[in-house]
Amino acid sequence: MNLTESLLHALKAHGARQIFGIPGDFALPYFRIVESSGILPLYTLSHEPGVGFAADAAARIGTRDEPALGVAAVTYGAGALNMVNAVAAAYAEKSPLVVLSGGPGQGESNSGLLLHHQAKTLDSQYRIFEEITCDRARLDDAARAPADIARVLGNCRRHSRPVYLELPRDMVAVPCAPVPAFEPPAVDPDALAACADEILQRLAAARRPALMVDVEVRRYGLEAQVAELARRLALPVATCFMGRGLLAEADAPLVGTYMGVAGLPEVTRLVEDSDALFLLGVILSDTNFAVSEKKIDLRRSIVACDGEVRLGYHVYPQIPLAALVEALLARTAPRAGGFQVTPSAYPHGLVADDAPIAPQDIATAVNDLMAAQGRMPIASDMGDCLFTAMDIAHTALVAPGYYATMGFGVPAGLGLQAATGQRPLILVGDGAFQMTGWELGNCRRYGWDPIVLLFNNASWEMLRTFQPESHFNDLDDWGFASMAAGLGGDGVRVHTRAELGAALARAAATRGRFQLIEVMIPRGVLSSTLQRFVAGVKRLNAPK
Ligand code: S1T
Ligand code: MG
Repeated sequence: MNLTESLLHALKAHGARQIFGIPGDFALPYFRIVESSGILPLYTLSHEPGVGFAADAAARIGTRDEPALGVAAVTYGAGALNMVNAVAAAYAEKSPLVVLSGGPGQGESNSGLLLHHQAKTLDSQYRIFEEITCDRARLDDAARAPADIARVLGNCRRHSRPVYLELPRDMVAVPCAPVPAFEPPAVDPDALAACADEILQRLAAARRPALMVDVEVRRYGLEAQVAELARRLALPVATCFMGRGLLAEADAPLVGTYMGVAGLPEVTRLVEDSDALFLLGVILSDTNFAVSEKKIDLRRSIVACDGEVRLGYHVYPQIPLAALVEALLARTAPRAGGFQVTPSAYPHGLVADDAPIAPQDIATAVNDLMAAQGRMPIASDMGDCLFTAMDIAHTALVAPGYYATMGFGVPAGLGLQAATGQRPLILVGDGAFQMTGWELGNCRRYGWDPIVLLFNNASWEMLRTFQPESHFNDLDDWGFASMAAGLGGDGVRVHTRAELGAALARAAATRGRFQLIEVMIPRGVLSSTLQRFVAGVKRLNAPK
């Protein structure tokens, strides 16, 4: 077995199910082995940001059912550095993404010449990826490679953060031993017991305990266990903005998504009035908590994330989330009669008339479709489309809700379909579509057929809501629907609610080709969630 095959078997053993990539001359040798070995299917896309976003989404949705890794394979320099933003997004949002980059071989590295694709030094790329990965290795020694790969992939799964592996092109076919299993550090059973007992005591003593969940609950495959724990402890559950879509397939006492002043009042009250808020796998970010009506006192909360548990003024280090949930379940019993809550209501029944379309109408149309035909996984870009997603009934969702990069939606939707085989719904604004929407041109090769709802307000509308006087937010009307046919799909432009409903029904009935529905939205017409979010941010940031 050669080094690349040993790496591919290890990737598969750690949960990788496919590779997304774009080759280059530094990467051709290992791409050839990827393709000829058939150990993992290879999907090439058109621009490295899309490669990173697709692989990230495959990782996120994959961990819903089993341990998963996303794999993004690129060439040295121009390829890998073109993907930095997507990897940074994966780092920020705790996605287990593996970056494979081809690299210069020993001989050319010592040639004394500046190599093509080289930035400052031959090590510059490695150092740049230090800032957006939790571990990395250059595989320039076949004897050391198996242990390096085991450690790096083990840390990718353990920390649920991206990692980086550089494959010098003169090493990829060198004979190499198989990669050993990586043994994560043992958990101290006494510390785990003390931590679980203290959490349960804290929750039992509270009058209004509540549970908030975020991405780590999915990244470690814990949704079913957390739903069971919430039922046993009679804990009403809210997701945070970033965690929207979690527990959608689990039987959880889920009330909705917490968004402070921008969210539903009943959910805001549940979270902010709780006297024992249990934050499970929650990223303590501004997008999750900046618009809190009442500042949440983290000293009275229980915060379990990033491999530790904080209660008040003390910390239990080295407590992996999976071990904690297991310990809590071991100390609780199923509750007779279960525990039910009143879930948030979502709009249904689109009025099919000639009225212009507002974002909420899109959510209503999607809710009608899913009520009739079953839930679809959703990939959303950043923009009002993501705020509109808060009005769509709970379903699996991948979105850059914290790092907030544009360009994620379309490639992430392709990653979802490659990883799950399910037909995804993609929500994307016109500005974001201008960035990576063209990846739809790769659907035909692979038989992908997402339904794309393009929110076209000919504007960077989110930015206009914060700075209405600036004209640079005005975008031109590109006529996206008319381009779909050339990309291998079907496109239609809709102006009224009746046209929207009919277009969505037609799209759902058409398989085998992507369906692009270009929804024309008058400038300044926002989702109610975004309106509340902007008003809340402005009010909270207004000079006192
Ligand atoms: N570039 C990238 C890669 N990501 C970003 N988030 C931004 C720039 C800044 C930015 C936003 S929201 C936004 C920009 C440019 C406009 C989005 O326009 P569009 O996709 O048409 O959606 P909508 O019209 O619904 O706003 C965030 C806040 O920083
Ligand atoms: Mg727009």
